[in-house]
Amino acid sequence: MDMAKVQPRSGEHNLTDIDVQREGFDWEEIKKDFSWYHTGKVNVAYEAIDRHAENPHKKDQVALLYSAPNREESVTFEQLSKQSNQTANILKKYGIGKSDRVFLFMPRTPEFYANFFGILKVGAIAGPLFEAFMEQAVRDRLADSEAMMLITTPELIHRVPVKELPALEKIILIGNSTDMKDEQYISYEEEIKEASEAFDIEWVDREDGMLIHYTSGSTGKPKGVYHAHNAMIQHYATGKWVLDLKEDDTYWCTADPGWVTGTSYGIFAPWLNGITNVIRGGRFSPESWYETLEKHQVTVWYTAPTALRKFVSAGDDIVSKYDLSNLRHLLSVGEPLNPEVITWGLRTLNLRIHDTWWMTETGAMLIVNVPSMEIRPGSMGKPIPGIEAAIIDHEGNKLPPNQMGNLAIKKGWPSMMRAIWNNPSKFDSYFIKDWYVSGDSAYMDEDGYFWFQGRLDDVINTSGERVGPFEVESKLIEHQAVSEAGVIGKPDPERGEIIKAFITLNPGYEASDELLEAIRQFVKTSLSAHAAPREIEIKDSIPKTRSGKIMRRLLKSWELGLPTGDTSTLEE
Ligand code: 6R9
Repeated sequence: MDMAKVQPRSGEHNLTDIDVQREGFDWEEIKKDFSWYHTGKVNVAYEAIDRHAENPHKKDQVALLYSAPNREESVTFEQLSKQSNQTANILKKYGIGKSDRVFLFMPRTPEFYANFFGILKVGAIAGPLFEAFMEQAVRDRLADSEAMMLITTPELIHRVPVKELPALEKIILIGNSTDMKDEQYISYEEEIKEASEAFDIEWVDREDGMLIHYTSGSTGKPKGVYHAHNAMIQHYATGKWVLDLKEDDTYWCTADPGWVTGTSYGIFAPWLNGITNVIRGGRFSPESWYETLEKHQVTVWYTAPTALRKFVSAGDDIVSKYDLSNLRHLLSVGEPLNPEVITWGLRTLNLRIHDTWWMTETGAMLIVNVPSMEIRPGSMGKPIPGIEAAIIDHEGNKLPPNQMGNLAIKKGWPSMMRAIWNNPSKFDSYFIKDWYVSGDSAYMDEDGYFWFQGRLDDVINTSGERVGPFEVESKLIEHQAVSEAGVIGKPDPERGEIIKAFITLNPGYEASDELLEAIRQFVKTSLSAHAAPREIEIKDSIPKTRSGKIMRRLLKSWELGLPTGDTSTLEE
């Protein structure tokens, strides 16, 4: 892979390239920044919100800058502290305490954040759900976690099969509703009027539960990834090092809190660092996102390849209509960052896009690009300090540079999941010897940069060659006609598998055999003959998860006429 390297610009950064590579780093250094290091009293809600609310220089700073098509609001650290004290009082009144599971099934509004911290303040475990989930998805998650309380809205309650959830004691409804007769329901509006703004926070152990995030497995039931308060150490540190957050930043993470990025980096990292955090409700369109960046003068922006690819397709002209001069640092997560997108960032925004790799299970970033590092487009970067990453084989042996294998992380980083809820054997299956095994296929080059190839299940074996779908997809979208691409291996009697690509076209392009052949030739001549898709099919859209990941396994099931498995996280 011979691609241009993107050199860092000089300037002030929180972490240098030397830091990333240093040996002997100790997390102990980071712990000193937390108040619990000195007081012994732990609760992430205190560190993220109350600590700033108690600080005369910070209490009036805007913590949450909310912006939706029909609502604009600024909430200071002091206000968020009081609001979450109120929600904590409501929860406590109804018997919620340490280790109880309280789920949030509601849109991304300021109330979401007040309730989220209320849950943590009583020592309970928060379970955020995507608001677009339908009945089965909601039932599976609430039943598996044995949630005692649900916080939702009158619109969404109709998707909650309350009668089928014996553990669910109470439901808080935010918004006026006529279904309030049943005594199982609690009116948020009624309660909040009465609730005190003072609350004695429940101090917990750093190993106590904080959060459950459900990820949908490729088949079967969703897994409840369980995280402890201790994860804050890494949320805070990566916020500093990788998001490069500084005192006056205005930060925007586009992820929904139903997805781990929306909590680790949409909530904890910015607020642990005392930063003004933009939350945007409503739907995605390139124009409305550029508007948000401009209006709030966002300085640091964390988003995903799926959105960035849409910006690329929307064309360079749109960018010039907005004043994005405040933007200084741009990052991506969730899927491989196509080199084409990095080129676009340099061309249109004059900014490098910094890829970051991690998973729900890892709780926080592990392999990253920091501002001081050279970026190698197509690579996800290097491990953060304190992390040992390697490519291993089935027995847990390290493979030499440039060999594809399973990406693994040496156990024991602060934000690692503590369990899979209700499923210890699933948890155990993640580990080989001392290694946490990601299931992602990757290789490491001689300089320690990691290169993602695909989920192990997605790697294609064609005529004896192993091809990662990411490389082919990235090449496809470099063709001017192609907007998005999803690539799978299709069983073939002769070649084992052939490469089949599903693409969407950019505006102004019509499907034709000539076009498909031109696209094929383009991949063949600019990537390799064996990686050129034998079949290309044009689609109106590529199936994606709500967090924006291409669902290759769904493309494959459709292609082969197989059962689709769990599709609860599929975007409409
Ligand atoms: C944070 C998050 C995890 C899976 C992961 C990998 C893919 C995430 C990536 C990436 C290539 C990156 N992934 N970041 N692939 N480059 N920078 O996304 O968590 O939803 O659990 O997904 O996403 O396949 O294993 P989660």
